[in-house]
Formats: sequence, C-alpha cells, structure tokens
Amino acid sequence: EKYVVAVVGATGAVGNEMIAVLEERDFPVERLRLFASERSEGVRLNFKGQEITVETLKEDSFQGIDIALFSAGAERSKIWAPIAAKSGCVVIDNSSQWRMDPEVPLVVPEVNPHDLKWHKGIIANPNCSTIQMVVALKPIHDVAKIKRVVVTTFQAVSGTGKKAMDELLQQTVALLNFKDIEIKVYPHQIAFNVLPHIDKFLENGYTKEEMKMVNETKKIMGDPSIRVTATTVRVPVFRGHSESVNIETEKKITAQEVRELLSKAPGVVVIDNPDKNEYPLPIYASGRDEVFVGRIREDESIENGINMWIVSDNLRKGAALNAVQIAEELIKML
Ligand code: A2P
Ligand code: 11C
Repeated sequence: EKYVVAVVGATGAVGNEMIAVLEERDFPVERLRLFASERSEGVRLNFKGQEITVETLKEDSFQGIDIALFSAGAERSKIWAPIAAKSGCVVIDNSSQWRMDPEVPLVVPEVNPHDLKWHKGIIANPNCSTIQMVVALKPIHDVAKIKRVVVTTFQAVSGTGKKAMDELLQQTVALLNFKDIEIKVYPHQIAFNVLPHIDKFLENGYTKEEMKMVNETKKIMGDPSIRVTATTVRVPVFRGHSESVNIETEKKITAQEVRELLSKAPGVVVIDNPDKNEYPLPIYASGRDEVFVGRIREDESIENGINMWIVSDNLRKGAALNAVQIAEELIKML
C-alpha cells in the first residue's frame, strides 16, 4: 500500500531533510505534496527525480492526504495541525506546540512506540536534544533505573533553522576578512563564540529549551519520577548536537556494562576508544542516522553514577528521521 504524504515547511532546514529521508528510506509514497509560506509559492523541489511545486496552505489542503509531516514552527502547527487532523490526516508535528498536551503522544520509536496506539490525529516529534538523549538513556533506565540526569548541551545552529546557518557562515567569512558582522538571529555574535542561551528565558531562570529537556524526557520515558536538570548552549557548529550527560541510577551499573548495553541498543553506536582519540564528534555524526555515544565512565563522586557524551545529527534523528520513523511505525499499525 502507498500513501499520500505532505511536508509542511518543506523549504526549511528540517523540511528539506524530511523530503530526503522519505526518499532514502523508500517510504511508500503514492504522492508527495509540499507546503511552505507565500514566499515560496511556485518553488520546485526534487523528490525521486520529480519536480514538485510548493503550495501554500488552505482550509481544504489536507483532503486526501494520509500523513502530514509538519515543521513550519509552533504557530503554524497550532493553527493547521487540528485542521489537518479533522480532514482525516495523521499529523506528525515537529514543533513544540503539542508535545506536552496529554491528548498527544510524544514518541521516539526506539523508546515508546506503544504510545502511538492512543493518538487522536496528532503525534508530536520531540525536541532534537531530548530525542538523542532518551535513545541512549532508555536501555540504561530499563536495567538500572535512572534517578537523576544532569545534562549540558552543545547545540548546532541548524536547530534554529536556515537563517541561523546563513548567519554563522556570514559572520565567519566577515570576521576572517576583517569586516563588520551583522547580528540578526541570536542576541550575540555566534561565530567564534558560545551562547548559554537557547530559546526564551522563563521565570525560573531556565530557558524553554532547558525545560523541554526536563519535561519531554519524563513524558517519553513514561516516568515522571526521573529528575532532570539541563543547561543548553549554542555553539558555532552547523549540524549535530553534542551533550555531556551525567546520570545517577538506583542500581549500580559499570561503565563497561553501559558500553555493552548501548552497543546492542537500537539506533545507537558506541565510539569509545580514548587511547586512539576516538569519541563521537558532530562533524562525523552530521548526515548520519545514529545516536553516537562515547566517553562512558563512572562518576567517581557518587555511588551509582555514569558520565557520557552523546552526539547526533539534530536534523536527522533529532527531527526529520524520527518523524519518518514514526510514520513507518504508524503504517505498520494500520
Ligand atoms: P518559507 O521558506 O516559505 O518561509 P526554518 O525552520 O528552516 O526557518 O523553516 C521554516 C519552514 O516553515 C519553511 O519551510 C517556511 O517556509 C515554513 N513556513 C513559514 N511560515 C509558513 C506558513 N505561514 N505556512 C506554511 N509554511 C510556513
Ligand atoms: C534548537 N532544539 O536546537 C532547538 C530546535 O522545540 O523543536 C528545535 C526546537 C523545538 O534550537
């Protein structure tokens, strides 16, 4: 069987990747429809050697569409996802709009595929930094029960979108040519800098990105008792989020046991040979599907603790790939 699939936000950083992932994985697409803003009306994008014209959204756009992958921002998802779902289409939404809604499953197929069963037309794709972390945490949680997670992230500019990738490039070129830079996307220069600030600040002093990691982790893992605290940081990297993750477990688990466990875990690749200077790096994770884990070692400051370094392509597993994997699980259930 084949399906009519739509990508909403097709011209964006994630949307582009969604089209590529659908093609690469040979998702059974009968027809692909592409949507973006008026700015992109008439733009043609390639899918399997065919040119597809980008359309703008209208009330009846979703009629006849089976599955819609949304990545056009939370505001657009708020308006259009319910309209799409009403038309009988299943929405897989990459924005933050519906993630914490109790009526909406928040799914990482390696972690909680069972939650797909209770969807009511909208399924949420988690935040990129959360996805790569829970893929690595779940196998450990199942064996040793995670009590607490302390995470610091090093996030690529592609997480912000295309404009931020352009800004990093332009600032870098300008600075290397002793020219003035333009600062538009972030509150400060991003080239040759590190910003301890992703998304808006909230009243508790954390950023929205940090609280997404806290709240989404509990929902995906299905365990509100896991305590999570996060510091999220933007770094001048184009693609691939890196994370320093410290966990405390109820049961003792050794670094070697974690290495063995994660070596067998779906979607995970362990790269952990410090004697050869081998550990996960965003430049190698870029364009890849897996979550890479290394620097696995015991936290010597507590009884049952593990430190590790987790890297994955934020546009792939962090967004487009996870969304397409959800679609693959869905059609298996039909
Ligand atoms: P457009 O390219 O026409 O602006 P990114 O996160 O990389 O910035 O991409 C955002 C995506 O969301 C783009 O594809 C963008 O289209 C799309 N988008 C923005 N506003 C709308 C809208 N009102 N309706 C549909 N798509 C939109
Ligand atoms: C970033 N994690 O790297 C963000 C991007 O909630 O989907 C994704 C924001 C979200 O900037």
